[in-house]
Amino acid sequence: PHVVRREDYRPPDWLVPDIALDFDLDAAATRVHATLSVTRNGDHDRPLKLDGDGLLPLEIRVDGNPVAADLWSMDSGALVIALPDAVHIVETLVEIAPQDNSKLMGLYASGGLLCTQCEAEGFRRITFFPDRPDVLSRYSVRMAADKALYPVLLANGDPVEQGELPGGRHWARWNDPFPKPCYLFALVAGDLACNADRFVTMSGREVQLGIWVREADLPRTAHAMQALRNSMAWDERVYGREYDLDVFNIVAVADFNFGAMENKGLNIFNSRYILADPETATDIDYDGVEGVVAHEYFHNWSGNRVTCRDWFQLSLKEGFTVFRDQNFSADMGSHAVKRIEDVRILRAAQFQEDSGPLAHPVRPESYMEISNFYTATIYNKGAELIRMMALMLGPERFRAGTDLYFDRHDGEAATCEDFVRAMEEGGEIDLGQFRLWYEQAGTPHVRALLTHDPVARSVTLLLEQTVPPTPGQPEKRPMAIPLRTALFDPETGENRGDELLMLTEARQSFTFQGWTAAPILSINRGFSAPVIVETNRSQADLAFLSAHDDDPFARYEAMQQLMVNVLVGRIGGQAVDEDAVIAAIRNAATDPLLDPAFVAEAIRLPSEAYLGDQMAVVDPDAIHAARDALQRRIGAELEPLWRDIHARTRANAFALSSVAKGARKLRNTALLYLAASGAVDGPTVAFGQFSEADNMTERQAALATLANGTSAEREAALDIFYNRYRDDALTLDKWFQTQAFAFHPDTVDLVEELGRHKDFTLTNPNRVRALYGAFAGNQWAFHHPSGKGYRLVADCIIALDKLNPQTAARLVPPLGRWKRFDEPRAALMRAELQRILLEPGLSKDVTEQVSKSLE
Ligand code: BAL
Ligand code: ZN
Repeated sequence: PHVVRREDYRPPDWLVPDIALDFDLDAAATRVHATLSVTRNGDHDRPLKLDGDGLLPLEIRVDGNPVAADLWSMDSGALVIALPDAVHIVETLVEIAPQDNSKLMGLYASGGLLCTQCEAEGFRRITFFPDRPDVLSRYSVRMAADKALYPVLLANGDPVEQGELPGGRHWARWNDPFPKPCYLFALVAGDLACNADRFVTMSGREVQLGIWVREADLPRTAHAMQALRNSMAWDERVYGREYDLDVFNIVAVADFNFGAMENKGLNIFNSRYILADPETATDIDYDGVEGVVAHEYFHNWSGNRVTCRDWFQLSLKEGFTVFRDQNFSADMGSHAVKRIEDVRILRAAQFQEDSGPLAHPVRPESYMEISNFYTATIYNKGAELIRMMALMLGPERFRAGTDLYFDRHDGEAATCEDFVRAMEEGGEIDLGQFRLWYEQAGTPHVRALLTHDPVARSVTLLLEQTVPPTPGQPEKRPMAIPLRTALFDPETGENRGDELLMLTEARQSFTFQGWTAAPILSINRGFSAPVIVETNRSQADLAFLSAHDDDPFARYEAMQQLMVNVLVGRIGGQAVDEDAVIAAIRNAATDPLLDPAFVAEAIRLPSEAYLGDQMAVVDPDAIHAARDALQRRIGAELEPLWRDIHARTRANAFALSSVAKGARKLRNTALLYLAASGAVDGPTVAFGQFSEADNMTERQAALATLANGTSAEREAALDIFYNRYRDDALTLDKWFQTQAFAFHPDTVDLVEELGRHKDFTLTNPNRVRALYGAFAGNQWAFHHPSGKGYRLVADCIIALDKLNPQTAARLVPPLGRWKRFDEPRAALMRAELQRILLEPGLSKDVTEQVSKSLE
C-alpha cells in the first residue's frame, strides 16, 4: 500500500473558498450535488484533483457546462479535471447508500438516523473534494428528506431557512460562516428530541445549546448539558476563548467509531459519552461524559479555529485538547485523583504502544492509513508534551504563549512547530532541545542515584537517561526532561523545597548542600515528565514517602512502587517483605485526612499489565498468581478494616458530589479486598451490594467482584443484570465487558460463547470493544497458554475487517506485542498475525497494523 510521508507535504494546488452542498437524503440512495468555487493556488498548470472513495460522478459541470470526456478522468477513486483558468465553478453529482455504509465513515445510518463522520478522510465518501485539512471552505448546506422519518435536519453553523416539499418531504439550509476543512463537515437527519438550554458568553452573546437524542433518552442528558455549560465558562476563564456561533448542537448516535467528533457547531457523539443517569452510568461514565463533552467543545478553538496543516500534525489539536480537557476535569473534581487516573491510562496504553512495534513519534513521519494514528501517543503523550511546556513556562507565560498561538493562527491550518514557536516567543524560553519530544519515539528511562557525603554534608543526585530504540529510530539523542524533585529530611519528615531539575544530558549530576543525614528522594513529582524512573530507594524510603510525601502523585507512586517491588519479588521467587505493603495500606486506609478517592487509588494493586511492563519477559500466569496471592493476603490481614469501610461508606441516597463519588470508589475497593480475603460471606456481601445499590457504580463493581469468582451468586447476578438491561445497549455492553475482563479461569471460553450470544453484533463498535477490546486487555485470560485467546481476537479482526476496518485495526496491537512474551506464546501470536495477513481483500487499516507488528 501507498505510504504518505511528512516530508512530501506540498501546499494544495487548488483552494475551495466556498462550497454549496445539496443533499436529497434517503437511507438507500442519497443524492449529493456539490458546487465548489475553486481557485488555482500558485503558478502551475496541474489539474484539479478531487478525492473520492467509492464515488461515481453522475454529472460534472464546470462554469455551468457539462465537461467534455477528454477533460476529466478517474485516478484511484479521485476525480481529475483539467481547468483552463484561475477561478472556476465546479459541480458534481453523486449517489451514495448510507444504509449500506458499515464502515461508519462518511454518511451512514444508525438506529434510524442519518449521520456523518468525516475525520480523517470520510468526506471523500460523501462527495468529490480535496480531502485534506489545509483546504478551508465556507459551507452552505441544503438537506431535503422525508419529514416523518427525518423531522430534524441539522448541519454545521447556523440554521438559515427551511420549508415544505411535496410528497411529505421538507428541507432546511444551514450556513457555516467560518471556513473549515472538510473533516469538520457534519449533518444529521432523524427523529430526535432536544434538551435545549442557553449560554451567555463573556461578551454577552446568547448561544442556543441543544443536545439531541431519542425522545426516551432525554432524561439522561442533564449531565452532558451541565458539562457543556461548564466547559464554555472554563474556556473563557482559563484561555480567554469565547464561543463564536449562535447555536451549538450535540447529537448522540449509537454506532460510532470514535468517542465523539468536534464538527463545527454540530458535535456528533458516541451515545456512551452523552447519556448518563444513576441507574445505568458509573461514576467513571459520568466523568467520561464530562471529559469528552469538554474535549469536543474545546476543539472549537484548538482544532477548528486553528486546525492542522496535514495529518502528521494531528497531535497539534489532539494533544493540546486532551491537556485542556484533563485540566478542566481536574478543576471540576480532584487534581490529585485526576492526575493519578491520567498517568494510569498513559502507562497502560501509551507506554505499551511506545515499547512495541507500532511505536511512533508524537509527530509521525509516515503512515499508510491515518485512521491508525488516533493513538495514545498522539493524544496522551501529546498532552504530556503540552503539560511539560506549561510547567517549564509557568502559568502566566504559558497563557501568553497560547494567546499568541490562537491570535497568530486563527483561521489557519497550523503545525506542531507553529505551536512550539508560539510557546517560545510568548513564553520567552528556548525550546530547541525540547522539540525532540515531537521527533523521537520511545519512553525515556531515567536512572536516579542519590548519594550522601556526611563529611561534606552534601548529597549528589546522579541522573542518567536513555531513550530506547524504536522502529526506524535505532539511535536517540538525549531529551530535555523536566523533573520536579524534592528531598525529605528523614528525621523531621520535612520537605526542604521543590525544585524543577532540567535533565538535558545523557548523564548529569545535581548537588545539594546542608544534609547531615541522607535525605529521601521524591522525584518526577506530579509525573512532571512522561518517563520511567528507576531509583535506588529502599522499601523503607518508599514506605516513608507513601506516608509523608506532600505531593499526592508522588505519594501514590511510592505506594505503587512498594507494591511493585513486592510483586516482582514474588514473581521472581524472592522473598520480599510484604508487611510494609500491608502497613502502608492500613495507614492510608485509616488516615482521616486523606480524600477517600485518593485512598482508593493508592491502595489498589498495580494492574497485571503494568507488572508485565516491569519484566523482561512477561509471564502472565506468574503475574496473576503473585498478584492474586498478595490481594488475598491484604484482604485477609485487614479483613475487619474492609468490613468497616464497606459498612461506613454506604450512602442513604445517591449523590454525584466528589465526596459521594469518593466514598463509592473506596467502598468498591473495600468490597474487592473483602471478597479476596476468603471470608465465607464474601459472595453474600457482594451480592447484597449488587442487589441493594441505587446506582450503577456500586452495582457494576459488585458484579465485577462476583464475576472474578465461581460462586452461585456470580451466575445469579449476571442473569439479573442481563434481564434488567437487555434492551439498553449501552448498559448491556457492561454485561459483556465485565465477563470479558473477569479474572476467571474460564474467561477465554466464556468470551467465545459470548461472541455467539444473540445480543452480540459486529456492527456496533461499542459492543465489539466491550467484548473483544476488554478481553484483549485482560492479560491473564487473553494470553491463555493454549493460544485460544489469540485465535478469538484474530477471528474477530478478520470478520470485522469486512465491515468496519477502522475498528478492526484497533484490535491488532494486543497481538502485536508478541516480542514481550515467551517463545511458545510469541509463536502463537505471530501465527495469528500471519493468518490475518493472508486474508484476501484485507483493508489498508489492518494490513498496516499487522505488517508492522510482524516486523
Ligand atoms: N477528532 C476526533 C475525535 C476527537 O479526538 O475529538
Ligand atoms: Zn480530539
